[in-house]
Amino acid sequence: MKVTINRSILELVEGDITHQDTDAVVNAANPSLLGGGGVDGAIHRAGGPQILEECKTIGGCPTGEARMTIGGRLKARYVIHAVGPIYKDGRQHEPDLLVSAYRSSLGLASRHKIKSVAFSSISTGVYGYPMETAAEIALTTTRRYLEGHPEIQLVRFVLFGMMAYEVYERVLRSMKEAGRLNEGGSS
Ligand code: AR6
Repeated sequence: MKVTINRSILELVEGDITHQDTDAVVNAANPSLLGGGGVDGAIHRAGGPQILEECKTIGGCPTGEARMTIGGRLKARYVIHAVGPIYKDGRQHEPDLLVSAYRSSLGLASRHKIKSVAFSSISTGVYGYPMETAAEIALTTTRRYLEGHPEIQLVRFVLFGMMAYEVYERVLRSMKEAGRLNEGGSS
């Protein structure tokens, strides 16, 4: 599914983040930035040791923020390492921290003149964030950002498996039906 927001495209695909040809891919990292399982493990395996070497020089990243490294052997030139919250009960500032992880990632992309970004679904694996609520936050935060930042031409959400894809699609469709997209066109 693809929608236009202001002058940018927001699209959803089912697939693997490590195969994306966008300028940057966004990793679901942890505060150490020293690797882990899930998306993080897949990105470091596919991108090779140069990514970890650069991560070591950064010295970690607080929850709700993001840091950037080279993409190593990935097609993407850069990796944006975003640290989402661990979900407990939704009352430990998890929503604000997840918004902030997305905003920080998009802000980094703008500052570095990155025109296309592929996101994984931050916090919805090991960190346990319920997929539907996380999708609402991810898509709403991105929509708001793109309305004011046409310099990012493409934001792609890469969902792992059809179940995740269908949740994101349902949320995006309902945003569209509620007239909350303010878009120029769609397909
Ligand atoms: N491409 C796209 N999405 C994927 C891929 C992939 N190759 N692999 C998994 N997903 P997770 P988190 C989906 O656990 O919840 C790491 O150990 C997955 O199905 O990767 O933010 C870090 O080091 C899920 O929907 O990230 C941290 O310690 C989503 O990506 C911790 O996990 C995110 O799952 C971060 O946990």
